[in-house]
Amino acid sequence: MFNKLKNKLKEALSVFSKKTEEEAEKKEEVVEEPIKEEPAEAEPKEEKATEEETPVEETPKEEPVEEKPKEETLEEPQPEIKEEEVEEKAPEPEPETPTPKEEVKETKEEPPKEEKAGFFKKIKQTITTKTISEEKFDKLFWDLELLLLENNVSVEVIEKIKQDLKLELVDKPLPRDVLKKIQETLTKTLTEILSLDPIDLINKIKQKDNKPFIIAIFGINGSGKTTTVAKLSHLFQQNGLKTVLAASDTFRAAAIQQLEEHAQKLNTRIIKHDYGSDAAAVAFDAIKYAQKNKLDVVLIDTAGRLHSNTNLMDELKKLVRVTNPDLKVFIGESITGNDCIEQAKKFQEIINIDAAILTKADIDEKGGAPLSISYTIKKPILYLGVGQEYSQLEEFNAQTILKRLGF
Ligand SMILES: Nc1nc2c(ncn2[C@@H]2O[C@H](COP(=O)(O)OP(=O)(O)O)[C@@H](O)[C@H]2O)c(=O)[nH]1
Ligand SMILES: [Mg+2]
Repeated sequence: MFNKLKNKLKEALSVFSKKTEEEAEKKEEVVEEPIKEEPAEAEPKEEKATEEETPVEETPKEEPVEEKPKEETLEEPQPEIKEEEVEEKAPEPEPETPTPKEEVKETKEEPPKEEKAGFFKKIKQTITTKTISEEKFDKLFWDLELLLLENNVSVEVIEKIKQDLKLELVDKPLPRDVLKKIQETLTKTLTEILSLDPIDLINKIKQKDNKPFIIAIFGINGSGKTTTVAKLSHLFQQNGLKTVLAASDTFRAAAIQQLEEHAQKLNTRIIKHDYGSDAAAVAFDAIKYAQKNKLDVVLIDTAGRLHSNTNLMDELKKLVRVTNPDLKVFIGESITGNDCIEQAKKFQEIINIDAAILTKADIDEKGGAPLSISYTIKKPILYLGVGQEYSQLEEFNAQTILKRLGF
């Protein structure tokens, strides 16, 4: 599951981080730090008395700075003054003008002069930082972008990943371990994307006062609705909940029979009407039956609708109006990637779904749909269908997905 994306992503991230390091621009900065010399007799006045000392405006810091990490020592470079100039006449420092590099090189290797100069001496050091510009970042990200697109990751999610990485990398001193930084940022972004409003379904059902809890299942033909209805019933029954299945796919000849077979195997109830009858009426009857028999959950299986078919979509709207489900679930095939996300958007527009279940994740090597659907429709994924057995319904968990992707 998701192996292709995992391997390609690993490779691409490594290349991306290497190139980022290679293409980053070096920036050299000279910083001058006052260093406390000896903790001996403090005679701060001596400093001023020394002619050769570069005039400085800042007051020396109190604490010892010998061990300061480089980043922290980044300060305004002090104006550099050549010794000869100083001897002629102490010039006015010009704080706005940074020292030209050549000059820095001349003076930076000099040992701190005048041992006796005073309580503080100054150390000049050149600090090299590397930064990557936005333009270069965009260029380098392109390969990663293509890879994500090829693996069904939605444009919205790619954009989010890009912006988050940009915030961490562009125009900032690059960290020592760029790859680690990229991986950490990506992990954070994906965790955020995958953890959107999780629903603890079993608890939610148990906590509902006036039973039954009504779940309506939507999605196009062949996406796995009927199978998922059966899997959900199995899961609920294992958790001590009583179910009834509503055969509201009255559209296809074999649909009612298929659900009946599941009901038999699962030893649960089914409410059915004839082929071609009103889907909403079947669901309504199932709810009445559940109320009368004190059942916990009604699972409404619906006919696969081409999301472009307005009439059929109107029927689904009617079913929603009549049954007022507690949860409207979109079923999409993980392997169909962006198609599945487009369908979800459409169902979202028309019946405002509450959550998604992605089926056939077991045969999805890309994994882009599970990564993208929540962020795109702003609704959580409840489960992944990971096979044809009843038990092959996996609770959706961000950490499990990240692990599968190699994070
Ligand atoms: N590998 C795999 N196959 C699945 C999964 N869910 C459903 N299927 C298969 O997909 C096909 C269509 O499923 P079905 O439930 O009839 O889809 P419906 O038309 O939406 O009701 C069937 O052959 C199922 O066995 C899954 O999670 N993994
Ligand atoms: Mg079906």
